[in-house]
Amino acid sequence: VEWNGLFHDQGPLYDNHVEPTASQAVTLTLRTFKGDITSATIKYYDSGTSSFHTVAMSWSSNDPTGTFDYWKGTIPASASEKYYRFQIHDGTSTAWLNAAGTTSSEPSSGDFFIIPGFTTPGWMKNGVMYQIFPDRFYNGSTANDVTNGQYTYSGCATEKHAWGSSVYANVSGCNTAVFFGGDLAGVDQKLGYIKNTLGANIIYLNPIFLSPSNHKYDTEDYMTVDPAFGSNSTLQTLAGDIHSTGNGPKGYLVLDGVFNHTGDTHKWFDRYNWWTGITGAYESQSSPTYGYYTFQNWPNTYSAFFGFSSMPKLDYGASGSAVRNAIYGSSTSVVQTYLKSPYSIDGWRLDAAQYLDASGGNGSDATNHQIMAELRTAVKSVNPNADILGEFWGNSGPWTTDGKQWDGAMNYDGFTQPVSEWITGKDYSGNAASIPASQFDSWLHGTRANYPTDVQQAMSNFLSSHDISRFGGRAGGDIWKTYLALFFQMTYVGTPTIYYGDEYGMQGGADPDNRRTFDWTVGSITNSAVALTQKLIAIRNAYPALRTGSFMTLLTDDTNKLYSYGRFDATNRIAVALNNDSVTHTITVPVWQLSVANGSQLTELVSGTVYTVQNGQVSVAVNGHYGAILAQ
Ligand code: ARE
Ligand code: CA
Repeated sequence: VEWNGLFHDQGPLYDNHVEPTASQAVTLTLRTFKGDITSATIKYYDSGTSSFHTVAMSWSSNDPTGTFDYWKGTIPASASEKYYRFQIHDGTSTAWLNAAGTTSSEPSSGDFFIIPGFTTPGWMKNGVMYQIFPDRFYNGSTANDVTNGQYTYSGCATEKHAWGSSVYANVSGCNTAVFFGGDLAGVDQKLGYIKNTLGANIIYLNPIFLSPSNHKYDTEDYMTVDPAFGSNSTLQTLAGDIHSTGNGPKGYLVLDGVFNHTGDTHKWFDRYNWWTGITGAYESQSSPTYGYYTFQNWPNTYSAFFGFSSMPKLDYGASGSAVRNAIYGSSTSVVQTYLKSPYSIDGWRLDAAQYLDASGGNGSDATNHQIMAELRTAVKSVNPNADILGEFWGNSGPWTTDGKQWDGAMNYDGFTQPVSEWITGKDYSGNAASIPASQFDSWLHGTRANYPTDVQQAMSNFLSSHDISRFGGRAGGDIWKTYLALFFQMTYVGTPTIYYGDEYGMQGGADPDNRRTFDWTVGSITNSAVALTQKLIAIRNAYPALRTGSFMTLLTDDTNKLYSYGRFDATNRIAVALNNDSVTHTITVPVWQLSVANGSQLTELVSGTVYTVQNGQVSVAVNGHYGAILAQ
């Protein structure tokens, strides 16, 4: 069997129902070189019967260039989740193909998923997200700014700093008490920049609820927007303006749900007796909320996020517990309240989601998965189109492959890390770690295989976040590396997510230096990286193939540091060519793999240059640390 001719994924040309209902049979297409094979079989595991089944495939047609054969087979409809792989014979040898790749012996993992009834929100799969750390983006109202000494936090008095001042080196131990005045009004005033200039339409805000810290991961009250950020009515206005098409594309709003722990000033805990008339768990063992937390030795020894005493961990107990009801289970819960009018937010990013558990548990267990499934049911009961984005730094398969928990996850493992290592030669923490193009490709292939296709397309793909160093810093200030990263981000599988400032290559090291104030003298269309971001987002928005099309590797060249892949559907065939070297290379892209015929013309979408296919290839000169997007 000639492996180079084999292809299948769950793109629209190869799978008629990537989101089948329980009553839709799924017809799969397998590509081989013309005349290469004698038979092919779909082997699938049906979790409903806990058994394997086989379906013989039949020859169906040739591709338009006469290079390939298409074989088809149909998996019958049923409500149960299934996993499939292909067994392919050519009379002498056998090959196996599944989502993890091609092998000569039968694989034991990495199958494609069929999850009847499971879909992820179309707006997440088709959108571009912009992540904002509110204190640092834009100060829309100086009236609400925190003042010096307004309160103490972790032993540090509040410090108010001027926008853009570089205080990051001097704040050791007290970084959480440093405020710059950014707020929700500021986000609202800059929606034109986000939606029109950049073309991003999903806003993800780091936590915004009442809390004494600048990051607000230690919530004091989930029901109140922090006064330094505005009010609940500011949030309502912002959500309305994001949703409105009067200021650019229809937008969507995702909030940070910090539900593993509260802050120690939350009324349920009330360590400092900030809440008058309320007796929190820290104050008395007969507090009505004593059971919301886990004390090893009351009051000072209790379970907390990473041992931070300012972040006491919630005890989720059993189904129907008071904590479960308060966070997501009841109609007045935190999760449901903000999904409903007048806020109508569109999704929750679940902070530290792996850890939510009953007392004594460390998360990532059956109870955690049950909590996540209940949370999904609660979210979807309010808005079936709302998104659940989990925070996990590794393979998020345990939360995304049963169709019952998350829609997607922060893609540290399947995007941020490989991109950083390939382009910057450093991992996302800034340590030396360099991989060649071939390893970059196999890493991407392997991590895609961890997820159902619908989840792959809703994974959040970012270059930096508020928890890791800035990409621009790892790139050593070389803006060309940002250009290259943007080419990849905007043409890869998953939701491109721009951590505010990454679009102009904002510098910065680890937390808190990754949270610098946005420089509005740089972040505008006159900046070359911002202009490229605008162009690439417009291209992504114009071509569904870049969002929900198939992905096919076309070329890896470790010597010259080149990478090329196809994105395609019934309407468009697109070849992306990336040059990770510092000098120009002519990249010869084998577009015959995409069944693009000789003599066809491909347009490079950034420059407008037209290329003609010869001998199944196009040759394109690409600048160092730049890319080309060739579309038919
Ligand atoms: C900050 C500093 C600390 C300092 C502390 C106290 O970073 O060095 O000691 O302040 O002054 C929030 C704030 C942080 C703050 C932290 C604690 O944003 O600025 O720390 O609270 O007060 C793990 C978790 C993951 C978590 C990351 C940070 O699994 O959930 O660590 N991310 C979320 C948010 C954070 C937030 C919290 C959780 C807490 O995104 O911003 O921190 O609500 C491996 C592991 C991961 C691990 C990762 C990083 O890859 O696989 O599980 O993530 O390393 O450690
Ligand atoms: Ca302000």
